[in-house]
Amino acid sequence: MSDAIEYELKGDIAVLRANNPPVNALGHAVRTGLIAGLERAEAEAKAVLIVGAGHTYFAGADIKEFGKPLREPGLPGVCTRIENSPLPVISAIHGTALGGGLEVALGTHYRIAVPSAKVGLPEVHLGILPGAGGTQRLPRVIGAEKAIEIITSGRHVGAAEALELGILDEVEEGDVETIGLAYAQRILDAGLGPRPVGQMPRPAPVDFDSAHVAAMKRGRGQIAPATAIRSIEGACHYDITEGLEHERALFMTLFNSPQREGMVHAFFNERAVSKLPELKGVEPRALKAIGVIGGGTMGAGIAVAALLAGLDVTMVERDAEAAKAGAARVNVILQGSVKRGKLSQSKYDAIMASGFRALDSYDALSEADMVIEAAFEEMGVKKAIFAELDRVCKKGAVLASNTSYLDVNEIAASISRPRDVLGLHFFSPAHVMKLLEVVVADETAPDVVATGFALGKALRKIAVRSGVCDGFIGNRILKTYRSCADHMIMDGASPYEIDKAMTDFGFAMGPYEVADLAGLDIGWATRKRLAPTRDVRERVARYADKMCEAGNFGQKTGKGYYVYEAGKRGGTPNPEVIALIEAERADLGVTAQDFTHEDIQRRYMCAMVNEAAMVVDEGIARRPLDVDMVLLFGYGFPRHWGGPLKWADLQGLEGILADIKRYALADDFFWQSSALLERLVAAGKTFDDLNNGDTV
Ligand code: T1G
Repeated sequence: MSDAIEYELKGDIAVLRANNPPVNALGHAVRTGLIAGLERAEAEAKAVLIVGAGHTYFAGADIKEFGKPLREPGLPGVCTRIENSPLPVISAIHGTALGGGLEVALGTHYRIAVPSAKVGLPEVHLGILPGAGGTQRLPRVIGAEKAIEIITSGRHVGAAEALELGILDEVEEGDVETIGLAYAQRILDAGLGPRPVGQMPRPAPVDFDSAHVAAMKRGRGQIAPATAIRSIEGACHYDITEGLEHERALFMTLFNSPQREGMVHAFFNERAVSKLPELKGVEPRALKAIGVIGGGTMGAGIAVAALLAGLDVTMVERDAEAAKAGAARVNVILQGSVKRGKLSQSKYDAIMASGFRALDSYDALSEADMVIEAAFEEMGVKKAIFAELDRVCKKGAVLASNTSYLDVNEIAASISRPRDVLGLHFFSPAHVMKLLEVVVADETAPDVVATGFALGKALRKIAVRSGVCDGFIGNRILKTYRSCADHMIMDGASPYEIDKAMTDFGFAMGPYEVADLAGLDIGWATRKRLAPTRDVRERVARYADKMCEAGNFGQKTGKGYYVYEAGKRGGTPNPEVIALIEAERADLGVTAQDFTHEDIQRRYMCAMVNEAAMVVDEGIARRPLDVDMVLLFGYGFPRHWGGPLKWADLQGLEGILADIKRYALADDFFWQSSALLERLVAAGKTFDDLNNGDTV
């Protein structure tokens, strides 16, 4: 018997207790243990109880085994073996029964859970479908339509809902093994035997074609949910054995797809990205009371994020009126959270009574553990604020700037305690967006960096370390791929073709839809700021300035790349933009070329990968995975590609470098290939090799 499954006979009931921390993943030892335990139980017991030790029932297959040769017994066989047992087999569930975990539970004949338990089939989030009977057994229990919803969303279903749906037979408070044993005894006392789900009638068919089309559309290039629907369809036509074979075949196509690699990369690295080797053993400073400077959109969002995490927040504005407006912004967002059920009324009341205040005096920050400045993006303004913070804040307070491109070293050097200073770059809306760039300046103390990451964790954000440069990791790379898109426009593509090509690639929005949403005045201001130091060889389109000069700033003015009509979602292409672009091409004597969607996607991605490689080479990002997580959580990069550098690995770096060199034949100023990319190609290595500690 393997140690991963403990065996204990309690009266007539054999208990198979999973002990494979941290989440009882169904690795090889667990699978072997289940089979061995079942065999032993069948020789000496009358019923079998499967339960998890520690925090949870099985949270799924062991994702660390993905990509390695499969070792028998496989999970589908284990589930079928359980289902075919002559003894009644009972699952008692606590924590999460996810993926293979729920599939094992559906292989057992009876299921009981504690009220806090959750079940689900989240495989689509890993680029696969439930491959151990989930698409066959779940629809037999709850019907095809509900199975489609649960499997394609991958959502966690609470115990109460699972009971209502029939996934669970009973829900009971108490120690999970105790309630499981009592339930098993009741089953024996009632003389009930095995009740295999596989023998239940096939579910009635639904309109699978429509569901498939809808899933493809929602997936924006991600194929797993739509493929899962085809597998569920099989449950309506095949008996359990054929259905499982059909599921297996579809599972394997997804398992061998690059999308699975991308999604698994995302799964592990969203967890790995905040674990910095340099912070091992470094204790963060205390973090209870936060100060926020500025009550604008950003400051209010940061304040709300901190309040929702249970932190005490003091907002400071320049005068009483601005403080009042800032407080009102915070209040509107919090009330929205109450309305959507994300915040209880009692918590809201507690926050408003004692957790939050907006004032017009810096002196209110004397006891703050950390102050986050979110004021106007101008060095003079920032320095004046930091001088005030230097004056009032207690010793050891962490002083952070939410600047998105200003030099954090310069801010730090302007006060008497540069070691306490760092950048905390939030993304708007700050209470929603998951990304937090923790910008480490030359003098930042290690425990201040650790405190930045502790804040990220408290706020449930994905915190990524960045060095100091214009735009840090994300906005610096964005600037490059946006420039690439702008160049394509000057050379013949339209903004609408580019938006379409990139949403087809999987981005939530195209770059020009994003620009309209953010406000075209932001890019305009940046162009003006950079103009004095700009290299004369850089191609900068004038038509965008003309749009701004005419007062068209995007959504907020009703017109930008798109025209927005009140009350309507999204916009329609603005014909004035095409006219401006054509006029500029004529001025410059440019003959428009045709760009296919593939050309657009390739150039855009090559620009992104090339700049990202430079960001890694310069140490601004420590590892390729840091860049990947920034793009995934801050810029709408499609998760199924894992991030731009994972995408590059999956495409092959040699081809990408060759394309960059080809583009350089026409513009060798913009297209300068990254030295890191060159070294990787020469050494036959990948970005992932660097993630795993390799060097070139
Ligand atoms: N395999 C391997 N490691 C896993 C794992 C898994 N399934 N789940 C979690 N871990 C690791 C994780 O990397 C982390 O490690 C630690 O456990 C704690 O996780 C045939 C093929 C269960 C809700 O997709 O959703 O079954 O970073 O920090 O916030 O159809 O983990 O500490 O080194 O996330 O308490 C389907 C994935 C698999 C569930 C717990 N199952 N896991 O959340 O802790 S595919 C899943 C989760 C499958 C079959 C198919 C969450 C959690 P480290 P954590 P948490």
